[in-house]
Parts: sequence; C-alpha cells; structure tokens
Amino acid sequence: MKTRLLFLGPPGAGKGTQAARLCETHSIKHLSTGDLLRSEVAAGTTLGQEAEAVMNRGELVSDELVLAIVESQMKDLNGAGWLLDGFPRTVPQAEALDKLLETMKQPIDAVVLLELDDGVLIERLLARGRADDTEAVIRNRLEVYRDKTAPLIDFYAAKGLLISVEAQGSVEAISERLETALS
Ligand code: B4P
Repeated sequence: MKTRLLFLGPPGAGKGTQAARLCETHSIKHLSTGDLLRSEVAAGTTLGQEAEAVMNRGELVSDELVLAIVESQMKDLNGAGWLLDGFPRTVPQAEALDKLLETMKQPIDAVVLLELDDGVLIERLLARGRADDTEAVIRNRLEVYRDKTAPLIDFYAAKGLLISVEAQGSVEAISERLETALS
C-alpha cells in the first residue's frame, strides 16, 4: 500500500471525503490545507482573517501563507505515512514541497487525481452549501483550478507518480477504486 500521498482534483471531486476514509482505514496522517485554513478562519487569527475573504471569492490563498502552514504541520510527520489533501495547488507550491520532502528524505509514493465532470461537481458543491459554495464562486473556483492547479497533472505525470481515479458514483465505490489503485 502506498502511504505518502497527494490528492489532486477539481473542487468538489471528493478529495476531503475520500482522504478522510483512506486515512482512517490505514492510520495515515490526513493534512488538508482547506481544513487548516478554515480552522484559522474559525479561530479568528490574523492568518484566518487574511484567508477568509480570498476563500469566499473562490480564489487561492497566497502560496506564502499556505506554505507556512504546511511546513509547520509537516514537522510533526513521521514515517508512518501522510496524505496531503488539496496541497499543492500551484506549481510554486509543488516545487516548494519537493524541496521540503527532499530534506525530510520522504519521497512521494503516488499522486491521486480524482476526475469528475463539471456538472456533477457543481451539483455536489451546491448541495454542500459552504460559504464558498454559491454558483458564481464555484464557477470561479473551477476556472482557478484549470488555470493554476491543472498544470500539476503534467508536472506529476512527468515524474511517473500520477494515478487517475474516476470520482463518479457512490462514496463507497470510489473508496474501493482508490484502494485497488494504491495497493
Ligand atoms: P478544499 O477544502 O480543498 O475543498 P474542495 O476542493 O472544495 O473540496 P473537495 O474536493 O475536498 O470535496 P469534498 O470531499 O468536500 O478547498 C477550499 C478552498 O480553500 C479553496 O477554494 C482555496 O481558497 C483554499 N485552499 C485550500 N488549499 C489551498 C492551497 N493549497 N493553496 C491555496 N488555497 C487553498 O466533497 C464535496 C461535496 O461532495 C461534499 O458535500 C461531499 O459530501 C460530497 N461528496 C463527496 N463524494 C461524493 C460522492 N461520491 N457522491 C455524492 N456526493 C459526494
């Protein structure tokens, strides 16, 4: 089983949902930059105040801010396995992660790309109804994904790390597909 993982995919593909299940089953540390940013917002920290407006517009929080959060969290990682969910989201974030993992001597085992049609993504997110889940904001997030995050597909494919998983269907069916792909 591969246990040093990145989850990549458009907003609403189910990265958070599937990452939580996989990490629970295999006792892997789950690190979601979305969740970490939302905790900062809820706690009303300076960082959270800076991030909130950006997230509610469907834009990406600055690379500097996200990298500072990730670096501090990764200090606590041990060899037991980790899953970075929603990070990296830009090429500079991916390059910074490469450097960090090199110093930690913990190479990535696999990058999972969850693939899903825009129509289903929009339906799922509208049903979730978070502050950043209005139709106009979702459309902006999809555009930001294509522009800033989708280039990472080629970035990781070139390293031979990319595994694509169809993210259509029930949560259980997708979990089974993932288990098979990573075993
Ligand atoms: P994230 O928190 O990463 O969330 P997401 O991409 O919107 O959703 P995800 O793919 O995790 O979908 P989920 O499982 O929740 O990002 C939010 C924001 O944070 C970003 O827009 C950005 O502003 C900021 N951010 C985060 N990381 C950043 C970074 N590295 N750099 C800069 N900014 C960053 O599923 C969605 C919904 O579908 C849920 O309601 C779920 O219950 C449902 N669902 C899941 N699987 C389903 C299935 N199989 N069938 C039906 N429904 C399903």
